[in-house]
Amino acid sequence: GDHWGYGIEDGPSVWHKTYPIAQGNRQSPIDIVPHQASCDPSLGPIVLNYDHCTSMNIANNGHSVIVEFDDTDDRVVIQGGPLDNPYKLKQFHFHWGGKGCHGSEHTVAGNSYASELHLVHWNAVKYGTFEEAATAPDGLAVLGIFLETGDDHRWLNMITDALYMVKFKGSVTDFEGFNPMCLLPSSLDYWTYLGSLTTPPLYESVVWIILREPIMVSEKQLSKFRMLLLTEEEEDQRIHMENNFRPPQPLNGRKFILPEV
Ligand code: BO1
Ligand code: ZN
Repeated sequence: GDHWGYGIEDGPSVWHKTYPIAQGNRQSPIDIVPHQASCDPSLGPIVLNYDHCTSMNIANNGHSVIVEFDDTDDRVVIQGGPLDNPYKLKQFHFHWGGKGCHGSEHTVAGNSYASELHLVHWNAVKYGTFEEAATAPDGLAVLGIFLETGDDHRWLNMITDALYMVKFKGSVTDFEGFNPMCLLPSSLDYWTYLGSLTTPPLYESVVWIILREPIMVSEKQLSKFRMLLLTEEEEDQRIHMENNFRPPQPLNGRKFILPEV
């Protein structure tokens, strides 16, 4: 079922009742403590090939706003860094807070950013479908990008201007021709560690790659995300979608790695 959320009764603290893996030993997100990162100079740079990506639609799934891609093209991939082979782009989505500065899932030395963007990729070399990859220990690669409040982000307006079309849970609208390269910071320096999906089903299948440099977005842009509803059009109640982030989980001795100092 889909009976989880971020409220008091259905939020992260009770997810383990339906999804026992919530208490597993490679859960995400985590608090990244930069000076405790191990250094692995043998890790190469992240390489993104998004030139031929085909965005299809934008949707409100009641947990986030998500942009889905046609993943039949073999060229739209992330590779390099900790990845043994190319992983195909499937979708991206955001996590954000209410008013104030919390909203990211990963934190850096205990500090939150206002929001976090997740670009979700799957290992189509080893697995036949996204669903199969999503349960394998090396099945997914999620690129995480922090959003910090400041100036308006020119390209994020392409997303925020479409949000009124997907206000209600379950709404979907065409969203073609969007290339997420425009949402990346100037540096692809990253941290990496082995973790999980941050929402149910919380599978421990993700190679996390977190970019160290945030992108800047305005408070006005973030306020448009908070106008989304986690209720359906037919419902009398209207509940705004905000604070859709899971707090940091125990590291359990995992290494998180910085390619170089
Ligand atoms: S996240 O990036 O760790 N926040 C994350 C969390 C959950 C999913 C993806 C990324 N879930 C999966 C669903 C699939 C769905 C797929 C692609 O997303 O389990 O059913 O097909 O949208
Ligand atoms: Zn996410």
